[in-house]
Amino acid sequence: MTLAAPESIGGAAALEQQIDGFMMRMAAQSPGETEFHQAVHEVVKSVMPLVQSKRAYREAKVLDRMVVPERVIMFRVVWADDAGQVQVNRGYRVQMSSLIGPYKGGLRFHPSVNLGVLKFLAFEQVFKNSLTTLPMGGAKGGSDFDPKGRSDAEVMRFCQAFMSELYRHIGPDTDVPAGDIGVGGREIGFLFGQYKRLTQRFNGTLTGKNVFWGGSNLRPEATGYGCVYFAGDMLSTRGESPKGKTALVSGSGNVAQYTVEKLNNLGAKVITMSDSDGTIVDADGINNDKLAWVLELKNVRRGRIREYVDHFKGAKYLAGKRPWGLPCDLAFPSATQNEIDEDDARQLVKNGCYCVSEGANMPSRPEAVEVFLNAKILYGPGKAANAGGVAVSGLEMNQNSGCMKRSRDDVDAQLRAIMHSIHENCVKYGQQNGFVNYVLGANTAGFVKVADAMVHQGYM
Ligand code: NDP
Ligand code: 2IT
Repeated sequence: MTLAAPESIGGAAALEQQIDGFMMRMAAQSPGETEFHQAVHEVVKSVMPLVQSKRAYREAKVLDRMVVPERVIMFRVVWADDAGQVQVNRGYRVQMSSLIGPYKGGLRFHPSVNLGVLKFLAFEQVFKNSLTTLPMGGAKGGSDFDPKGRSDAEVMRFCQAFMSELYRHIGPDTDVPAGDIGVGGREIGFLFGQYKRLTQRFNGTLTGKNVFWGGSNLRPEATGYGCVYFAGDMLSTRGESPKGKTALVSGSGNVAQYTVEKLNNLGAKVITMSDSDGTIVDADGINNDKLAWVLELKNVRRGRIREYVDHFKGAKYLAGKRPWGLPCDLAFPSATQNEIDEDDARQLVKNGCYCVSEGANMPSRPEAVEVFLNAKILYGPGKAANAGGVAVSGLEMNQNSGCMKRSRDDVDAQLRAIMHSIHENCVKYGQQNGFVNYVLGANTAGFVKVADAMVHQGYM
């Protein structure tokens, strides 16, 4: 069944009809996948005028094709816990698009993982990867396995069981997974070990590897650093920088940690971090000494962020709360999808926040995005602002295939340049009466390359 109408029609009302009609048909074909529908709707709103104005896109049915994954792999993962009990989880890989390069995107281990969540993440990844300027298609995968509270041995056995099926479907020229929520250096190590055992190949089929065995310098830092560079570029359009600004950061995992570090290094003050149980507020700022303690807490002891207030007197813990009610200049949502609702967004704007740079994927609900756009603040959507992580993954692939290693400074310079070019592209495609709509800019710039490749490569 065709989703997009075949002929171009004019006018704002007609356009809305086109979008609504497309969404209704698309939602009927993927029932219950609410996060996926949300991600598609945001892109379709941005690009429908372009699709309708370009005969080649209409005839090739580019939108109809982009919302169907090229392939979905679903599998059973069976492993034994430390008590010898059999555990069963679901494993997935959504290979969304290979139009501009091998499938590329992270693996998420979290109890909330299901097909709809991974389709949303894979869909976002296609446009994000296109924005990086590197040759990478889009994918996402993972499992409903919860690493929290599991021993290292249990995590290892789970990763081995997961890779025992996934290895058939991935490879350095076909599909290159990496980390995401619940998948960090430890998990990538176990996954890589099993991949190697099964294939007898040491290659670049996973990124985020340890720097001593094939990983790139600066990959752990890349998403957070890149997100702050993107905020810096947005601020520079107003002649400003992060220096002297007060920032809210959510999450306390990989992306949050290096967002805080880069903000500190650029002279901003970060007053919050969080996890799914609550938020810590430190009015004096989470400086790099305190951050080193957080890194040990989260990455080594695998504790909870509330322990911060026992260690640093003067800090407060807001149980069950997100950071968004506090006054700030800058906000960096770096935990998960839909963590900023309409009320949060209103509160942020009312309290003086004028720059939001999304480290997480789709952290703002659609109503929150509307609030930011209507208030004309600097709002950098995830697929642009957090692209630094996958960009350095792309550089890791490049280093692996060339059997070489770039220095930290070299990778940092490339990361800066890539974030800068993403910003330039958003500005180019996102102009709206003197205001830069970064949502429109990111969606359009990311889409055009993929749509053109679809037209060039024929039916697939
Ligand atoms: P981590 O697993 O390292 O950290 C995740 C953090 O977010 C933890 O503090 C976690 O708290 C919190 N969190 C997770 N789920 C929820 C939830 N449902 N509600 C509230 N808090 C939650 O993951 P990352 O830092 O790697 O990823 C964070 C975000 O950044 C995700 O949206 C991811 O997709 C995105 N991203 C990651 C990239 C990467 O390179 N790693 C690249 C680009 C984007 P708790 O411990 O309580 O679960
Ligand atoms: O959402 C993302 O961009 C990631 N989790 C990183 C993907 C990658 O392949 O490095």
